[in-house]
Amino acid sequence: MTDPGTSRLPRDDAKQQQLDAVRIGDDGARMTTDQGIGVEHTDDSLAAGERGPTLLEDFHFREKLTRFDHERIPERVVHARGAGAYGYFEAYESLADVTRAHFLGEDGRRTPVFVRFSTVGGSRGSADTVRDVRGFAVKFYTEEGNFDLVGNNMPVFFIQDGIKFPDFVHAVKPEPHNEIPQASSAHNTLWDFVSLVPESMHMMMWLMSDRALPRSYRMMQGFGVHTFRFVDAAGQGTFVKFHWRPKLGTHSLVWDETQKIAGKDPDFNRRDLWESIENGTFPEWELGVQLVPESDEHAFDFDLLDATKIIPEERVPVRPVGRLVLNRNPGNFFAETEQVAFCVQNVVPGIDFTNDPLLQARLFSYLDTQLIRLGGPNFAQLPVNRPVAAVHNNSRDGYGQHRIQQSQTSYFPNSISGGCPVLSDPAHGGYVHYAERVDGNTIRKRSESFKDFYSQATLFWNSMSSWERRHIVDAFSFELGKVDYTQIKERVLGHLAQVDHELAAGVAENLGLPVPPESTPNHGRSSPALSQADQPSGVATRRIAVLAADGVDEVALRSATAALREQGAILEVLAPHGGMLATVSGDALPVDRTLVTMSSVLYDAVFVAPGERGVTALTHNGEAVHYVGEAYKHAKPIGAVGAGVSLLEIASLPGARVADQGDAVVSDRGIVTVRDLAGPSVLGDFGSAFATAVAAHRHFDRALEAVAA
Ligand code: HDD
Repeated sequence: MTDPGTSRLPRDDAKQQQLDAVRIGDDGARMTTDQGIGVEHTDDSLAAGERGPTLLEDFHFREKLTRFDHERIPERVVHARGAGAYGYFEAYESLADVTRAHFLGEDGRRTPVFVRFSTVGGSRGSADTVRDVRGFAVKFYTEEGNFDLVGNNMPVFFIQDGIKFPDFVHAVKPEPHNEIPQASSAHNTLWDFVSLVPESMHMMMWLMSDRALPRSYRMMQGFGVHTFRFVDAAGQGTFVKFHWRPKLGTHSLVWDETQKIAGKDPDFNRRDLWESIENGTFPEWELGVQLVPESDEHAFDFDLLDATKIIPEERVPVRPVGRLVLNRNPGNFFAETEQVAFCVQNVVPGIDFTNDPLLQARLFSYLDTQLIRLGGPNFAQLPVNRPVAAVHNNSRDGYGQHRIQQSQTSYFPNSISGGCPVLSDPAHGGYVHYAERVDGNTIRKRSESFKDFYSQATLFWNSMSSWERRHIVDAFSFELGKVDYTQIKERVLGHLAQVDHELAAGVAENLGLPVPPESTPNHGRSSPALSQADQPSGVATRRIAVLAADGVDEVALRSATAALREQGAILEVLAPHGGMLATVSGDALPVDRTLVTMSSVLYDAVFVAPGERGVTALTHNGEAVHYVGEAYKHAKPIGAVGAGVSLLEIASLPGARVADQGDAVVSDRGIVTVRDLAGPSVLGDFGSAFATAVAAHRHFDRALEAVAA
């Protein structure tokens, strides 16, 4: 591990250069007060006599406690828990045909970024792996000012109009009378709200799907959600939807696993992001855009301004336009990740808004929330928020002003300061709002074009593979199973029946409630791009637990796992004790972790190391036997060679075919085994078969229901 925050970026990154000016280390420094006065003693307060009262004049004591008393700022009202990192965005080509945005203007142009991922409902200290939407907020420090793309890992939202946001958030947050439950949507008030607000049904399908349980921030998509507008140099607009696609594919955990991880490692997703950057395996996404000419505004059977709708990718393909790479961890969580302030209204010339009523509300809310959260109007001067573009205007005062603006005038127009700062014309980065024609009566009414609440929920359901559907039914059943009011469950079942009758029937059966009558026939359309089955995947950065004990055959172990190592997997030897393992050849094998400290849920796959004596010890170790059973339950790849196969037999995995004899590699639904290691190439064959199983992520074609875990 390198020191946190160690620079990995080239020195020509304008944002990092700016930050370097305020980065401070304490190496070799002497302790002082905030006023720079040397502190020679910090363990005892100044008192009148050895057992006497503390004296008010002890300025160091008072300053130390005062600073401590004021350490906390309000957590974000939503998205309180998160993790962030720096990196860059690199454009693939010029998009000047549709937008005048400078950062998208040239092949290879790089823009520094800060990205923050988050859960939505939980408090700052809540677990990472709860069922929830994930925030995906990107601050581009462009030469024309900051552009904040404040998105989520799901392409739609719960509500259509931002005026409903406080209602929705109050419903999903812990209930107001007892502040229970933390970071969970499985409770009365959320489902009461959902049952009464059917526009939420499409998003609820996403929330009940595996998308709400990402394996890693590095393995989830991101979406700008709203329809935004690109504007070219001539002022011509084009509707645009933003998509982030992870290089490692979109992959999820399973529900039982997420609940266990929440206890075993509440920082699971944060840690994963941090470690992958520290290890130099930089997370990467591709930015894509769906473009719709203004002339096609009404060409769809939904409204482009409705944030509960997607534009199916089969209808409007996603055009790749650049890549995002995260390559530097923050050096100070509070200063950077906590104080970063994303504002949806931060756009650069060439990017504009639409009349989406959810977006319009956000244009107000983010600035407003930063004012209270960060204590005043100068939050954009905080190092992480500062644009790399020059800032000049006539705003001067307010809490926390860090700049010393020198001019005599702070108004426009002026003649005393030569009129400065003068206005920026478009040739000098001046932002010109898109000249949209607006005409209408003042009205409080949802547009009729927003009123189809179910078609796209059905589209989502139809696009799922059989195991994804099973998970959705299970999720609805779990969540509604936590609801105390039958009428709420029945109302939700009524909505589900409009999405798909089989879905409603499955959930009703699990809840022990009458199956609602079939109301709307399923339209039968699907969008294959929505499924997580058949995602691109790979072995790189996958974490493999290698179960071993004294008596391990480390030579065979190395050959069997060579392919995984070559492809960039992270292998950790787990054993009943720490330190070193005695191997069959008389050498010593270092143990990375003990079995009791690391559960199977913290790994992507399990490999049982060969060696008669070692495996015998493992078969008598309840932790090791449970490891294999639990990995099986969670559909994870499991590999074993030689004597290691007997641990799989002891764990009795229902329906799992394992090698009984000979040197043929058996690969059955992600369980890869070979008994006889005599043949020269058998370990190589095993290695590549196991790597293929690991690359597939999970194997849901197993008989999982009967397995206790
Ligand atoms: Fe929001 C934070 C994403 C609707 C009001 N939102 C916040 C963050 C993300 C999103 C990623 C965390 C930013 C960070 O890491 O600091 N929000 C979304 C998306 C939405 C959405 C994708 C729908 C398309 N949000 C939304 C609405 C409102 C808000 C409709 C209010 C009308 N959101 C906020 C907020 C937050 C916030 C209260 C809390 C902390 C913050 O802004 O900085 O203003």
